[in-house]
Parts: sequence; structure tokens; C-alpha cells
Amino acid sequence: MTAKQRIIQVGSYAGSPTANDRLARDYDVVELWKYPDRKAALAEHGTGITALVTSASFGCTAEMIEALPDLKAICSWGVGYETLDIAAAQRRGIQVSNTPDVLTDCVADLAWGLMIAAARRIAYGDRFVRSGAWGQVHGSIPLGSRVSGKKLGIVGLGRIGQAIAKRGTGFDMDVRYHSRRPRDDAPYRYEASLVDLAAWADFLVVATVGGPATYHLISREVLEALGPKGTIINIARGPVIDEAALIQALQAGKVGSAALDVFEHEPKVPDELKANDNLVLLPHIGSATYETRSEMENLMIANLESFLATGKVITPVTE
Ligand code: 8YV
Repeated sequence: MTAKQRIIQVGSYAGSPTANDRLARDYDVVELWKYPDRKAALAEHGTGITALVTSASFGCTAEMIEALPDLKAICSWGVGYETLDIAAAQRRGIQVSNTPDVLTDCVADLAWGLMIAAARRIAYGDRFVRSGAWGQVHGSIPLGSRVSGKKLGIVGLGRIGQAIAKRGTGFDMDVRYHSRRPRDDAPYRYEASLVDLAAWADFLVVATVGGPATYHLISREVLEALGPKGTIINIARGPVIDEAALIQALQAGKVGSAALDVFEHEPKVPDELKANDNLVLLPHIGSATYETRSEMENLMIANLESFLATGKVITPVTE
């Protein structure tokens, strides 16, 4: 029997069906999250380790990379990688993989769930029924807005943005998008100005990457352009929206509503957002279905296995 290969796992995959068990079964895992002093743990166990598994929430800093002199592959669970220091990995020739494609449909579905829930007051109505208010209060809940046939603006037309756009055509919506540059293969109108896209849209869906390039891209100006009848939906990363500006715009009635799966300082959600009954707030569950999380786990482990067997990951992050 050959000895199990040693790897480092940065965090516990609580949101994945069997990732922790599979890794523990097949590898000699240094479970970094169990050590109170990570630096000491890396110094003690790091030498000789060639592969590390992580996710966007666990990250992989330059400091961690430096502490692992033999590291050659970082295999991440999830598509986002803004907390992995790609530049530091590239300087050392370390391969980095993520899990694209397998979560596209579920994240796009959730964007739609949020959009319809906000427009048709689904979460509000649910609270109204559960609280016993129905029947006691005269009438019902305030009227919502129609979704079908409206104007859908998408910020970022990558894989997930395109899947959201495709669903929009099924709802007879007019779809436009903004991204760093126009796509030749997209049958939707490109808006070079994000403010113009927001001013045009009824629903503005954020589907960009996270990280410094998109930090606070959805600014006060963009929110005010969206206006009192507009709804902002975010299934991307919290810091893409200037959350303080969003709170102010909502309080001043300068933007209509928001439906958010992600927040600037997760898992902290500002009380001002929680207090607003027009909003729909979810705990970062875009990819959280049994099917998708299983596929993310399979792809993360396939990348790890491929690297250890052939020296190459399957789905490298392309920067
Ligand atoms: C995960 C995600 O829930 O893939 C991503 O980038 O946001 C989600 O699928 C998230 O990575 C949890 O860390």
C-alpha cells in the first residue's frame, strides 16, 4: 500500500456534501482551520506539500504561499478567486484552478428568484402570512411590479451574466449589458456607460467578478441613475456595491429595492438593510444546491487528482 499524499486544506467545506470526507479518505490532510496558529502549523507541516485546497471564502494569501516552499498547485472550490493571491502564485509558477461552469445555472436561477421575489414581494408576503397579519390587516400587502416584458440590465456578461440574460429573453425582457468591453458573440445591446445602463434598466443584475477591479462599481451615481422604480440584484460579490451608498439611496427613496445574496462584510448584514421590508436578503446561496455543490466538489477534487497524477490541473484560472 502506498502512503497517502499529503495536502493542505485551508477550511472546512461545510457547504459541500462530501468534500471533507473524500479528502480525508484519500489524502493525508493538514486541516489548517483546526490550528489556532496557522503560521506555526505551516512552518511545522508545510515542507514537501505540493497541493493546497481552498475556496474564495477561505482564501490563499501571499504569506501562505511563501510559507509553502514546495507548493505547485492551488485547487479552489467555487468560481470566484478574488481572495487567492494569483499574482503571488504566478510569480512562483504555481497553478491555480477554480470550478467554473458547473455552478452557472444555479447562480443564474437564484438571480431570477431574487428578482421575482423583490418585484412580487414574495418574501414580504410570506412574512405577512406567517405573522397572522393576513385577515387582521385590511386588504393585503402593497402591490408589486411586473417582471415580464421589463428592461433587464446586466453588469458583467461572463458565463453567469449570459445565463441570466438567456432567462430574460424567456420573460420577454429587453436585455442590455455593460462590461469592460463589448462581446462579439452576444445578441444583446452593449452599454458603454454603466450609469446609462442603470438609467435605462428596471432591474439591474450584478454578475461581475469581485476583487479590486470591480470594488464599489455600483456607486451612488449608478444607484441614483437606477432610480426609485429600479431594483438592484446582486449574486456576484458584496463589495461590488457600495453598501453604505445603497443604504442611503434606499432610505432617501432614490432607489426602489434591492435583492441581495452577497454583502460587503459577510456574514455581517447591516441593520438598515434588515429593517427594510422591501428588500430580499439571502445568505450567499447562489450555488447552494445539492447538484451544483456536488459538481463543484467533483471538479475541485478532479483538479487535485489531475495535478498529483499528471502535474496539470484541468480548469486553470485564466487571468
Ligand atoms: C460559493 C461562490 O458559495 O463559486 C463562488 O465563487 O460564490 C459560491 O459558489 C462561495 O465560493 C463560498 O465560498
